[in-house]
Amino acid sequence: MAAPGENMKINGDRLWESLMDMAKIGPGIAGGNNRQTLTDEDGVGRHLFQDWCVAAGCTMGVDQMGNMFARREGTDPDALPVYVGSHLDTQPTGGKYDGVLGVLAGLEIIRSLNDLGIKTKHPIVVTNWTNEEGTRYAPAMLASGVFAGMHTQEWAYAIEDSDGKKFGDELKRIGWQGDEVVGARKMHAFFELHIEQGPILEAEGKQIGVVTHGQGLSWTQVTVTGKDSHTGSTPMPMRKNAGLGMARMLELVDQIAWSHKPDAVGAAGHIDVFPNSRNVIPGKVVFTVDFRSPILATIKDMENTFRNEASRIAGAMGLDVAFEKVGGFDPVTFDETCVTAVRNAAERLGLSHRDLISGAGHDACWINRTTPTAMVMCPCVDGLSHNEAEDISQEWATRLEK
Ligand code: HGY
Ligand code: MN
Ligand code: MN
Repeated sequence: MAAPGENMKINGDRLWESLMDMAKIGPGIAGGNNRQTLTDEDGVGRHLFQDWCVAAGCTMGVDQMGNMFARREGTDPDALPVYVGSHLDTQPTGGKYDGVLGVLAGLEIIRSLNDLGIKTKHPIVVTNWTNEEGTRYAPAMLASGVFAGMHTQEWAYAIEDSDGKKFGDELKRIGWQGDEVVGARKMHAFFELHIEQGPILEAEGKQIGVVTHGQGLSWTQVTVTGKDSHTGSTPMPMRKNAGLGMARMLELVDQIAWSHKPDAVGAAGHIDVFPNSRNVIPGKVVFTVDFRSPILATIKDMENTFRNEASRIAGAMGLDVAFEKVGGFDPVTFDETCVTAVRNAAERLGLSHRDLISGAGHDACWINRTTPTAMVMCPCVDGLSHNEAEDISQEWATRLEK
């Protein structure tokens, strides 16, 4: 039996099999997943995860945001638990590993400790955070944000999806509204394993990313209003083309991000055009600008520059424009002790590693405000994520050369 601190090995085949089994739930159309939060598929995935945790001897707690907590007892009942986890919800065209790897790797830790007959001092809790992606219900990392006291539960419950369905109603409908008070749980530490979702580790041939920081995020929903009119009979000088206004604003988003290179990114992934008819000049468009940077001042500058310049563009075109901040968090510095523990573990295991700033947002970014937190990253093919072609190798996921 491995002694504490020795290189205990997980069962990589079992972890990989669980990843593939979870991927069968809410399949995408191109080999990935579409298991969006609070859909029936999300509910099925939650039940499968719960069944696996109970089979591994865990007790399952669920809070009023649907966050799931699978607990394995430790030898010291008074010791605060160490939490590990991530999220099971996916993008509409998501991959099989974003979030899921962190949840199921946490379960594999439990399964392997059971195999090894090892009892840890601290209890271990494997966590599934509800609605990390923020696609169906903005903002991203919603439930971990409520847990960290960044949003109220009442506000979260009232958020509507594009069909007008409220978060709270959908959580009840799929049967995953638990009774625990959100945020009441106290943690000794939180660790999240996640694919990098960027190209650095693969390009440098590094096995582990030691995540020291996370870049901050800003989501501004923009509504541009012009006038629906006929695309054929309306003379060009008379048009109030909200679609054209949006196009010029999207070019502006790109220019602003480039103007802060290399420490900024910007794009709009959500775009709704109304009435979206081939022969009607769009009278209204709604889109969300996603700016990110590791530097808070840069995020603020990008937001302000965009609002000022977009207002100027709208004014020059006779359009109205409105801005609404619909998501965001400041750049994150993870806990030094936890980060060092990750780095030392990689050293002890003889794994190549490098410090990383996370380009994507994660539940760990919010939990870090309440608990000593750090992240571990593994490479992903071409750094691709939020794409059904997202891919990793079993070796990367388990750090076990087959
Ligand atoms: O938006 C993000 O960075 C995360 O993937 N939800
Ligand atoms: Mn994720
Ligand atoms: Mn994601």
